[in-house]
Amino acid sequence: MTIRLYDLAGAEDERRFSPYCWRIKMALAHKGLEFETMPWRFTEKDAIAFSGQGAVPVLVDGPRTVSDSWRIALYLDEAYPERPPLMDSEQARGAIFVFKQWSERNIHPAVFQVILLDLFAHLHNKDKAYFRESREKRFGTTLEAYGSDRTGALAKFHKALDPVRPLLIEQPFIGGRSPSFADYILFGAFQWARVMSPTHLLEPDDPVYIWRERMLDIHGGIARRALGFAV
Ligand SMILES: N[C@@H](CCC(=O)N[C@@H](CS)C(=O)NCC(=O)O)C(=O)O
Repeated sequence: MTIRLYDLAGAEDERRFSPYCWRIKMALAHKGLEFETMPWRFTEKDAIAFSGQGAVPVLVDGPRTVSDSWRIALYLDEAYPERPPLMDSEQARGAIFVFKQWSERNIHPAVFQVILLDLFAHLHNKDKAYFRESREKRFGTTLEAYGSDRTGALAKFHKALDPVRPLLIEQPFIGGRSPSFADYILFGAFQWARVMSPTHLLEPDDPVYIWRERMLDIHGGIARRALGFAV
């Protein structure tokens, strides 16, 4: 039975922007697993109520339902050990978990601040009021105020990427000669931006730009083919 993934969509069904869902689509492609995606909006909580929580990604693999991108990645390695691993050892898993925490605390907030107003513009109408209310409560200010300093946010984002650059000069992927789940974690944030915002985040001579080009092309170019803006 084909794996099914509930995947956050914007105004159009094909505008798939969740950084966490992108991690999993890349992970499924990495493992060579067939999957179908179901477009899902923030306000369609009923559609994923069977998973016992209210966020995507939600993966359904036959009788198994798994939510949370980290738990899904662990599940895929455990359920499909004969396919290329996302994390090839206990040691790698520990380091990638720390990398995930670092990305979510440093990269995600910076990207979000850069793309917020474009992201809001490309949400489905049915999600706009929910998104505004929930995020304004979270940030303690209006979306417009939070997203106003794009230049400052972009500078913060560039600085936040500093720890990754020396590694990507030495090797093509964070995982080494081939990508690991760490690559998909960081790349998810870039797809989030590319799908929702025309803002150019990186200069072509940046090692992170060169890495992102590789990531856009791997696995048959599933990420580059996705609806979004030119990078
Ligand atoms: N820790 C979760 C985070 C998932 C998450 O926050 N997903 C967002 C979409 S990017 C969501 O579904 N949010 C629901 C909401 O805001 O109501 C994971 O790694 O999967």
